[in-house]
Amino acid sequence: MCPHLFREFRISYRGWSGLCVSLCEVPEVKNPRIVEQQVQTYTCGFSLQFHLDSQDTGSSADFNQSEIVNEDFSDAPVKGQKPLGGFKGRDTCSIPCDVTVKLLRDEKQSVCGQLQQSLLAFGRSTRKLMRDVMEEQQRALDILSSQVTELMTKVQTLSSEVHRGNTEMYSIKPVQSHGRDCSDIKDNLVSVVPKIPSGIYIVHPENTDSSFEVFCEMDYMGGGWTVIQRRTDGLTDFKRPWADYVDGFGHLPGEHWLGLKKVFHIVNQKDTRFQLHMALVSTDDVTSYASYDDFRLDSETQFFSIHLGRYAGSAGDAFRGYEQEQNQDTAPFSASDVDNDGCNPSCSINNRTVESCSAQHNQTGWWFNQCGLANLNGSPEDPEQNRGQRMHILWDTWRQNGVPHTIKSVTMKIRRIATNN
Ligand SMILES: [Ca+2]
Repeated sequence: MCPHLFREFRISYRGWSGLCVSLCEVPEVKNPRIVEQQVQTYTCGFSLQFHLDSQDTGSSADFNQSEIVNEDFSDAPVKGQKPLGGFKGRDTCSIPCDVTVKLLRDEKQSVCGQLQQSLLAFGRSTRKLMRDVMEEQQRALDILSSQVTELMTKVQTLSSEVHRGNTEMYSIKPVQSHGRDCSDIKDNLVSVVPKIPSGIYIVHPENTDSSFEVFCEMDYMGGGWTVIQRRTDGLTDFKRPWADYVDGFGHLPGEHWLGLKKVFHIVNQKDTRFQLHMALVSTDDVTSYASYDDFRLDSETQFFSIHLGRYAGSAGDAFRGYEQEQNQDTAPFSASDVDNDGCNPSCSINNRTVESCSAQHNQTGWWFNQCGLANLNGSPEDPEQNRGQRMHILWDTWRQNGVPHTIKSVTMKIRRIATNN
């Protein structure tokens, strides 16, 4: 209890109301005009101060803290200008200062506890929010990762298509320009077309009933070349029976074997002579060639025996080899199911007994002769010999420091030789 109660009033503060505050005179203050009583409450750091002037009791209640809501002051006895210490009204508060301080302290603790709880809840919700955000980002990263993988797959697909497109950069549709062979087409077009493109042309050799498509190289060494074989990527299977080697197989812009019958028709036209040219590329990107003039084939009844003229080139005369028994010139063609290889019933090659040169050379077809030093129908892949088999493209006279080059691609092509008649 205040020894000299000056005034009591009720205030509301942040949701609670009805708290009575007692302002007391301090007896030690001698000057009765100025009475200053501090009632300090602590609501989590807010202090409440009242500065009162006893001579102006109706208007001088100042609340320094704007947090205080004092709308209930109308009920406070300050309006009644009750005499000092004489206020005994029904609505007056008689709560002692220490109790008031305790109430306010309890309230402070309650508010602080609520704040702590709120802070804890905020921390928990913040952590949960961060977890949610991180999980969401992880999901987004997973989606992006899968999209990147999908895009990489598409890029690889497109790259392979581009690679294939480069292989097939030449015209797929045959050019409707008839001639007896590519040399004939070139001679027919050279006066009307400034630059004759390479590509697929339709030829109709003399003394044949049918026409067929061939790939003409028009920009290699003067042009006019009819491609009769191309081996570049190993994607075409050359393990073929006799009938396939007779009719031809593969894809004309890429790897293919034109076919013995078609080649026979081309090179056996009247008043023509043909040159055979082999262009070789090693895995070290070294190029070489071998060329024969007066190339021709016998008919099918003679198993398309090959006839070669003079050799020229940088790769060596592998067709003839170094010894007579290796000479493939005039040899008939053999395949996996037709054996004309000169090993009858068998022959000894490098101390190995060989019955079938085609079987020895990965079931491919060629003009084998015990078996010889040339087979351009081997595979560009598998450079290592497999259990004595000769799988790879073979042109054994093309060597460096005594070691044969590993050949990665080859093209066989024929062109007319100019004749005087
Ligand atoms: Ca044989």
